[in-house]
Amino acid sequence: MKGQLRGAPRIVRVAAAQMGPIQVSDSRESCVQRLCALLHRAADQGATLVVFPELALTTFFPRWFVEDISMVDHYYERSMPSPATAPLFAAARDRNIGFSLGYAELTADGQRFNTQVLVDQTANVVAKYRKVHIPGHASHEPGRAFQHAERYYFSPSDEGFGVWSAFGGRVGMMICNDRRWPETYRELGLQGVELIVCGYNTPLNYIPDPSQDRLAGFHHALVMQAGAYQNGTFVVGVAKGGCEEGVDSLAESLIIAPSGEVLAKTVGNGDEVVVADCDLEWCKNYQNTLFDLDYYRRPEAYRRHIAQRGPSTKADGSPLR
Ligand code: CDV
Repeated sequence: MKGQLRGAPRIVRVAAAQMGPIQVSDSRESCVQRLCALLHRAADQGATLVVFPELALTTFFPRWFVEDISMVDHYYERSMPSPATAPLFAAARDRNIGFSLGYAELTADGQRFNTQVLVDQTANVVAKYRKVHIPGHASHEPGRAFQHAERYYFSPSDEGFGVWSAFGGRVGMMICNDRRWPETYRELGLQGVELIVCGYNTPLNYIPDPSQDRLAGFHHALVMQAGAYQNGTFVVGVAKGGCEEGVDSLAESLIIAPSGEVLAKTVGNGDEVVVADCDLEWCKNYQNTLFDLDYYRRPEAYRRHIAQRGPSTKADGSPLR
């Protein structure tokens, strides 16, 4: 066990910039204006990194199904920065503040991903992450009050999880449903992550099992606090909350310490900024003691983690026997 606890502070002042709803009638330009206003509020509070939600440039379009997917091409970005987001990058450069931003990505060869970029204080894109765990369904389900057709509109990442040197530390990314999976945090933990940034859109009505609805905020905090503690990392989860096109979504954006404690939380469900000083050295108190992964993990006892996908299937989806 390394045993070395925190040294001289390495503080990153992080802002969680929650958004309220984006309606279908809201233009990309109006969203970018809101993001710029949030960025300025974060910069005014001395933040060096501001975290924005998942799919922050448009309404959450997977709640509708269209037979011809090209009909929704206008919801995707073909480049980042794009012409519409250029003012956000300019504001970041002017204010010397980095950001993470979620958007729908359409690649030159026609692939569609649910993507998040990490942008440094000089407005350079330092990392791009594509969502690994795609929830919902892949075809139209007419019986539902609203669709959650992410598996129709997005392919899962072909790249997996990354951690990048940025903001004086080791920064990882995840998107919405990824936060519910312990594998996400461990993949990042095994790369020495110190700060995980995550945007989300979480409807408060979970149609496959409404008994979970009253627990939406509890489950959201539970998984992120556990993931932070078990990997000795800061976790920042940022919502697009409120009532969007008739669908209520969870707000409750959180900044969580490696101890698992909540350092900051939004109070409303609209556009709102909360900040916290994240001393990345704090990670050592956990990563070098209880969760010294190198010292204590037993990968030889965890073989099923990569050999199987679920209780009865191998990783490739074929039956166990
Ligand atoms: N955007 C999401 O990934 N939402 C899921 C919902 C479908 C449960 C989430 O995990 O919050």
